[in-house]
Amino acid sequence: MKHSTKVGIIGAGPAGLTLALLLQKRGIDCIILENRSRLYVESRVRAGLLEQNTVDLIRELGASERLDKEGLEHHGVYLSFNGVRQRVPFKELTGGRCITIYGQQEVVKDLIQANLDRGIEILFEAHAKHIEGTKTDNPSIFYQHNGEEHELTCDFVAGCDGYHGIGRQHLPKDTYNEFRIEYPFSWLGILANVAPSSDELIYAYHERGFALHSLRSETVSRLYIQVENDDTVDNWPDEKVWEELSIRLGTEGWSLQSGPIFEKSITPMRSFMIDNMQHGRLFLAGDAAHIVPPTGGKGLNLAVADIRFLASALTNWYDNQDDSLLQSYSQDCLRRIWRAQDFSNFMTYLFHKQAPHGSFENLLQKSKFDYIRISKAQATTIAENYVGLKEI
Ligand code: RFL
Ligand code: PHB
Repeated sequence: MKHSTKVGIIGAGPAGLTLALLLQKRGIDCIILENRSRLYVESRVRAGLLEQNTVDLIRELGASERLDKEGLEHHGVYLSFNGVRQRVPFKELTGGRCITIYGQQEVVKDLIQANLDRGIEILFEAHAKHIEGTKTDNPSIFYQHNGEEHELTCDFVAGCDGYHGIGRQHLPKDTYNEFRIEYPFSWLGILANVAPSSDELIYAYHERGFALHSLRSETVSRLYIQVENDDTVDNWPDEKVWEELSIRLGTEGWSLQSGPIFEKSITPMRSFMIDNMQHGRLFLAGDAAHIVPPTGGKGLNLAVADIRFLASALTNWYDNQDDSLLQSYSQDCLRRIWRAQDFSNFMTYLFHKQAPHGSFENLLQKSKFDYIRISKAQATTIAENYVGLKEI
């Protein structure tokens, strides 16, 4: 079948779903093609930390009913170094900005529902295979759905198809530089049916490795520990996970509550980006163009920040036949992407074990940590990057 729309969106993750809602609001037709089933994308466990800007956008899109009820606002974060814990308060350091804890799969559920309520077509289990004509006025996405081949002709293609998608493969190699760090450690993440042991997140360096205490609700905790890249979940029976978390997160007068673990998985840590996100009528957004290690909680938030620029640029083109924002799209996004890359890398090196305890590198880590306590400037730097800069 051959059909057409104005903007063909590949991927129903946070980037693709927010783009569709913003375009629909501005009267621009679009269709989303998503490789996976609805059930799969709605249950994929990932992020949990939403910046103020992200929450504001979901509100603006009228999709925040559940987020407003169930999201947990946090006004500070605990940072710990070998059992010494300090708090970085957001309110006084950032002029009242905060973060909200709400699972990515809940965000995705809410955004899918909002798309369907507004009559936006999402084709699940539609596998985009290649894109043609990115340098013409009518590019096409060729995809497979229900065992049949289809062609979607559009004015623009938005590659919101994540790190493993096909969008990036359609940028000519000589149009961008690629930057990449593969870190020599991974995260084992768990979800457990137990009330969080802390009112705010705890990021901890320990001589045995990094640990993070996060949460999803008043009854579900989300925790992570640094493991080797070749480690497997089979090496981590529940008792060992709790024991290790308890040691790494521990501080005097505090104890970690354990409970039944219902999700366990290992994620590699990587920094990746390209310095051009567009070619002709093809525009990339989100993980398709950049990956940050999750230590700063930035990935989903960056994806949504790209989309704000892309939606404005497309609106300006349709309303005013003005392509200036389309031309500057990559440069506009890259300012925030570089900032997030730096912050995520900084947090990763600050909290992960990379060098033997007591080595020069390790003592520099400790010095950076101690500096947060004695310098309001350093604490502010962390706070304003962590909650996310409003404009950049
Ligand atoms: P997604 O979510 O990967 O969505 C892309 C979608 O495209 C589909 N797709 C295709 N569809 C059709 N045809 C094809 N050929 C296709 N190829 C792919 C995929 O099925 C998928 O549905 O990318 P998007 O929208 O750019 O969103 C990015 C975020 O998902 C990601 O950055 C975050 O999850 C990262 N992240 C975090 N981000 C935060 O902002 N705060 C956090 O606290 C946070 N914690 C995390 C994280 C990621 C983690 N993992 C598992 C990588 C914690 C972890 C452990
Ligand atoms: C999460 O809750 O999953 C989470 C929170 C903060 C991070 C990463 C992940 O930095």
